[in-house]
Amino acid sequence: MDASKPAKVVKDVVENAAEKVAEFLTPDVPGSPGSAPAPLEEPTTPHDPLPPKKEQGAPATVTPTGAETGTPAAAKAQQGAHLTTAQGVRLRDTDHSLKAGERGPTLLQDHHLREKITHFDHERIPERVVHARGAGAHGVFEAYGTAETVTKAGFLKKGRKTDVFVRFSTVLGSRGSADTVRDTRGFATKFYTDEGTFDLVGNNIPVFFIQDGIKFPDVIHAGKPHPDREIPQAQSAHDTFWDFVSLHTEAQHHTMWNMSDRAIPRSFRTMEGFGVHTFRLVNEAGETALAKFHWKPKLGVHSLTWEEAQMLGGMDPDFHRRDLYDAIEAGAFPEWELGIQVFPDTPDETFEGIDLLDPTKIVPEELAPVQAIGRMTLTRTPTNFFAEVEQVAFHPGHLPPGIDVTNDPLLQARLFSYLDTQITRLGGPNFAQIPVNRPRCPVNDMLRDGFHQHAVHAGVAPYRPNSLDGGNPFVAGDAENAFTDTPVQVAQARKVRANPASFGDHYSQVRLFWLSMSPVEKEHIIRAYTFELGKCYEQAIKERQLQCLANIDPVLCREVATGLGLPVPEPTLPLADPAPSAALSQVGKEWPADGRMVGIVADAAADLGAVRELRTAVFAAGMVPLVIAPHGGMLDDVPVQRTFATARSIEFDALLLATAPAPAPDALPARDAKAGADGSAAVDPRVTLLVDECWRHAKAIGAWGAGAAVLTQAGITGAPGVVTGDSATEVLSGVRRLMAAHRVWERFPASVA
Ligand code: HDE
Repeated sequence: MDASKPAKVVKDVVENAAEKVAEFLTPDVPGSPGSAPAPLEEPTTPHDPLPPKKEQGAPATVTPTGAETGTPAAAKAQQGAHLTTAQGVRLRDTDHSLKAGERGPTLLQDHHLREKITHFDHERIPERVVHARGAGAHGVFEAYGTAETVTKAGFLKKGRKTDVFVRFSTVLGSRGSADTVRDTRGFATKFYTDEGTFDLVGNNIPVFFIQDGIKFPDVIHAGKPHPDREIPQAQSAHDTFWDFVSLHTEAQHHTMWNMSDRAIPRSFRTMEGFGVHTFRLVNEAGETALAKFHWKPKLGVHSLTWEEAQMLGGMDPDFHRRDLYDAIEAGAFPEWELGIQVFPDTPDETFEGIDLLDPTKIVPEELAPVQAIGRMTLTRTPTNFFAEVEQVAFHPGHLPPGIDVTNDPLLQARLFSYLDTQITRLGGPNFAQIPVNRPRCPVNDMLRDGFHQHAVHAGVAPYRPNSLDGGNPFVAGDAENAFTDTPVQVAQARKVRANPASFGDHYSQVRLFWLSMSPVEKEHIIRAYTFELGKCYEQAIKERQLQCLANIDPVLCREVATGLGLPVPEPTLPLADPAPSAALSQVGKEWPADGRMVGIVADAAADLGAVRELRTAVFAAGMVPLVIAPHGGMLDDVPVQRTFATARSIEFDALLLATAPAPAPDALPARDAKAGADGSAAVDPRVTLLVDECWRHAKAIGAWGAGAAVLTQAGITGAPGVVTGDSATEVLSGVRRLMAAHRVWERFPASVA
């Protein structure tokens, strides 16, 4: 048979799959592992590789020097029906090594064995020294044109569409650490512009721990696990972290953000992003302005509760990457607006008294509004995680004409570090030739040779000036859109190791953040400090950090000190009196609930017609319904996605009950500890636990018909965020309204104002 064509067997699998999907009514429930369902028997008829899943994307097929190759995407890695060696020789057996007889020793001549094992031995590369744990996706950025007056960057011209690759990450944990730890998140975007690649390498927190890049190894050594026992993984709740931030007090602003809900985001899709540093923009006329970049998520900024984050760390350490990929697969494409705060480029580089070169300071949006300049939509998951997410190499120095750096001493050190780090991580200086890093415009550098050189450079004169290659490459001028280093005036000065005096204020903006929080957010901050400091061993460190809190706010300091059982220190500095910034709070606004997970508890006794209608209505509202039942398989013609044994509340943004299910046969403590000790319960104890957890995580809960009995049993009928009604769809509309505010915070009155 012709193995270059997909064999009929695959076609059959794919067609049957489509039928099966239609039959199961599960078109939008994401998570299928392959592009076609797996048949029961191992397929043995040779055929081409299956196509990627419909939502998967991959880097464009351009040469190492940026030219379109026209190669079909499917031919990029594997081709043909048969297993081959790396040299393309077809193989007949990959299950047995070549031995001197069935019971004899393995022969050194087995080149297939050696190639396979040697390659495997070298599959790992060094993980990133920071931001090792991450997930990425492809998408597109479309410019509004509103930045044209301040920058000449071509990709920001009205209507221009630019492909992007985004990588989100935690900072401290290793590559295999949990997604939901309390930490800053990286938010790095690669814009493949036709004037060269632009990397916006930011975080979900707008300030940083340090003002000068020379302190980066210090803060990271303090935040990483203790070097002796390598404990704890991926978190700041330990002595070395608090030792450093309580001594190096410029870290207090970032630390307060870390103790807030910002450090436990609900999703990557619900995070803001910040360029952190001030950049310098240059327009067509050569005029400059200073600017800060912001990403604003379409779904609003939402966070997990601390208990959810902890539970997820054990139950679904991949929660954030799963959420990202499931959302894209379900068609709920994550979206952000890119915005800029623009400031006049004055010689003192300050705005309203705020030093724009100090990366521990924000400029409140009330003082300088964020102006939207474009929209980014993530539309494709990676086809191969290693090739794309692991090998992507960002660098704040990847800048197109129209965007330039400032003298922020943190940014200046980064301009060195990122290039340097890739050489170790990606094994040499040619990492820009890796598909995900290849620019999408002509590249004509004079860099040659080196490890992993993919380009076959022609010519004999990679130097300038030359005459042998006809003088090529030629330098560009303004007419050819060359990058210009803005000729900023450098003040006459002495060489010093010192900060400007304005960098000395370490507390006023921490207080600004605290005062801008709603009461419930303040409660969370108090608890986070109390928890983290409570995990420290050394009392001196706790006392020292309490002294820092005393310089931020007396209530915060008192509450944390009470939790730690320590005296409340007096402030050593006068408290600042900043105007709060409402933009910093996550609470009190309404947002779309696209791509949210709605759990529906049902069993055979439930009104399955209503459950069917409800699923359709949840899909229609852009959310994903997951039916939770006593057993897997089907409830009549309704597919079951979770069972009482496999479900846990943390997966759901809201819970709907169509039934009050009696304990299922496996509701036995010996079989499932979640079944608890009450053998006489009327309702399956796992369902009672679901409701209890959704309650304490301030999630919307709804029930109709027989389901209302579960709420009565829990004693929460009529409580805030608990909806009952006559029909499933009526309850859904009430729950949806609650989900727009994300959580039902009024369920838990705060003790601080
Ligand atoms: Fe990074 N940072 N960083 N950083 N950073 C890295 O680069 C570094 C800083 C940020 O998803 C490394 O390729 C220094 C601020 C993100 O691949 C490394 C300093 C901000 C990512 C590095 C900083 C960031 C990194 C590790 C102080 C927010 C992940 C691997 C001068 C604005 C990018 C790598 C990805 C990664 C160094 C400070 C964000 C070692 C020396 C401030 C999002 O080069």
